[in-house]
Amino acid sequence: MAAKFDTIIRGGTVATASETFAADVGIRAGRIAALGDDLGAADDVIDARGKLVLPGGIDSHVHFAQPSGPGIVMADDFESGTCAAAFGGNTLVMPFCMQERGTGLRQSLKDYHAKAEGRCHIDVSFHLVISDPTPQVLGQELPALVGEGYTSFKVFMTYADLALTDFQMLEVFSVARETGALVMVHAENDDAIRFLTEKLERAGQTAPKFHATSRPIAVEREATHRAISLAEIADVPVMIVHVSNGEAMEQIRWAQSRGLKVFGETCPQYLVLTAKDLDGLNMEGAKLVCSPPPRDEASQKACWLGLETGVFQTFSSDHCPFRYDDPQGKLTPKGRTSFRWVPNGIPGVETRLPILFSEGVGRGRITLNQFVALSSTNHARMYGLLPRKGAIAIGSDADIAIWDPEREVTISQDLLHHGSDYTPYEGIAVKGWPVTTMVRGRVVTRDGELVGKLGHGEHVARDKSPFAAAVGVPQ
Ligand code: DUC
Ligand code: ZN
Ligand code: ZN
Repeated sequence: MAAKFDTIIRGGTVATASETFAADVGIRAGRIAALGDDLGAADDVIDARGKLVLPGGIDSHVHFAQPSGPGIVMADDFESGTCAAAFGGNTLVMPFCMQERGTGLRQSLKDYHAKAEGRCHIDVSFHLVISDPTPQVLGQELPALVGEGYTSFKVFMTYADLALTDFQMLEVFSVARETGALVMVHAENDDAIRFLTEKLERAGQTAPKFHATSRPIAVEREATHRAISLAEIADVPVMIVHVSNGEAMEQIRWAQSRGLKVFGETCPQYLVLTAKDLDGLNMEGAKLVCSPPPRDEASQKACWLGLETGVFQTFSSDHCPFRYDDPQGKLTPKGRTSFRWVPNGIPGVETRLPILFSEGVGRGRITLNQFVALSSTNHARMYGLLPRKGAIAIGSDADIAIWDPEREVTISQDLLHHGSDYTPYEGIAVKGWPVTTMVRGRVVTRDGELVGKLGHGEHVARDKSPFAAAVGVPQ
């Protein structure tokens, strides 16, 4: 007689990135131990009849507890951020460990681990942000940290104190090549943004809606092309994050058609918001200020096309939350009235998947299996977590989201668990909602209740990116 399971998820429809089938899921010691019918006894049986049983969402682009400038406080720490993520059907998030200039990477990581330790409801795995590529960082810290499982890092082409020169980008890229790490790029042309911002301010055009005017599509298209060219020169794979429009998407598609290992990510704000949504809101337009900014309907269509056709591998939230009605939030510091001072970023970790499910699967733009790939499996593959994460397969961690595909919800701030005091997606009606989230066999959220124990979430070290490892120098 087979050993009893800790939990059986019974009667649901399992979907993976490639298949959909009816099966019960037997879980033992935090892992998936069996898939099939009549699995026998378990301590806990979860009735999933009429429900979808999916790999838990992996959101590979979130910001929690990140220093954001004098007097500004991010609205989510690891506790509230991972709680909101769990309610949104996620079982693992990938936050950034932001290196501040003058601080070493090890010290930065120590600080972020201290913020996360014992405070996570779901699993986390850090990316690094390289803002100060000193010889010590490039020659010692970064290679050592890749070896310890921090196998992806982000570089910025804009923002004072973050932007790297092309030379520095090439230096970081070549460390990625040597170590098999994957570089993520925030692609916007810093000089062009500064030029346009000064011009707008001189003309008195300082309301939040001019944030979008200061970062037009050409700013992103040019930087995307440049990042791709630098990656080609360094012969290294690269992930262009938060792609907002068709022209940037076309650069990625062009690179892919030439056989380059160039990958892309887009986010909910580029599918359901436009720059017009900032208009007419006056200062409340600050609620939608993020970079790159939302664009227009043609850009939304292009981003859908990128998801449907595989130009984009990952769909992430870029959750970067601030409060609006708060002296430490969107409108600080007081007296600085230009859009230039509005902290960039919007919340979205809890709404990412219902929006993609409803607008994507519900409207026939993507299949259920594409949804699983874009929301979970591809993130695991890109960032070296597969097959432990992002899969419903024997031996994988039992990281599972159970969805009610029929549940109709109108997104509203009242329903959400993040630390922001608003959602940019207020009033959007969706069909399909995650009802249970389980991390390594333990239920974290069930029927709208948080039932998990704070601290169950752990940091997960990773293998090298399979794409990056393929071109990297063998160790
Ligand atoms: N870039 C991000 O990646 N996230 C939020 C804001 C930004 O500019
Ligand atoms: Zn970015
Ligand atoms: Zn981001």
